[in-house]
Amino acid sequence: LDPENWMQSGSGPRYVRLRRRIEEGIAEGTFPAGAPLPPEREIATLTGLSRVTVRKAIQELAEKGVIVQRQGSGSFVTGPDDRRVEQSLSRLTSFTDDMARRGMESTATWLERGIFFPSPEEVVALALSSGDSVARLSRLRLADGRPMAIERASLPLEILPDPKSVGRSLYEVLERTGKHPVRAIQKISAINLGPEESGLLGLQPNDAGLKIERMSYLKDGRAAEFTRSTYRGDAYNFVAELRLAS
Ligand code: 16G
Repeated sequence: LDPENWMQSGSGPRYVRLRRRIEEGIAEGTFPAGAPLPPEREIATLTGLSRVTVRKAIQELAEKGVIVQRQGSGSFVTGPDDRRVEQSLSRLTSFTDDMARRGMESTATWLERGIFFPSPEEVVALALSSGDSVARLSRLRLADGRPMAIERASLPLEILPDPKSVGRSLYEVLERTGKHPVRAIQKISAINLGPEESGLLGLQPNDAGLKIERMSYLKDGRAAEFTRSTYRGDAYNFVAELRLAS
């Protein structure tokens, strides 16, 4: 931020030039991931800019996700963990609840929602009888507008007779109708994203992803939901509490 030369960083309003200069500083490693940015007042003194201009540049960096602002301690260069959501592996929760608990808004783009002839995999997983149809809900799930996962849920019609009744939350509908699962087995494997999935998730083909399969059951043991999901590899930290086996 040398006052002699920083103003030469291209054209545009002062706050845009300052923002770009800080982004360059981050790219060059002057401000490494996780490092604090100098306080607003210091940047103003260094550059000779007004605090309003500096604040505007910092605001834009925060909106772009380049920095994170922490109450009372200032701004920090976004590190790999700042863009990840901590997800417990020991609680049976829904995407909507998980995001609400973090103060994030969950939205979805529907890819498929209806009643279908089941695939052999669905017949086996959900123990369907011949002639049974299956309810399918496929969604791209977003948190505060950021794509997080593609989820493909399949349910027997006795659990979800009307797939269109699911607006925002599947588990909310199951709760309301007394069909909420109480137990699930979840399997997670590492994958490289294919072209279609990476596009939906806003990533590049071959980027890292996680394949998650959840098989959930009602209290009486009946299969409730078989969900195959693809999660972004860069958006989650999965956490489980471990206890010494006795
Ligand atoms: C979670 C579940 C998914 C379930 C969904 C319901 C995984 C890894 N997680 O994302 O099985 O269908 O929650 O969410 O599969 P909703 O109630 O917000 O629709």
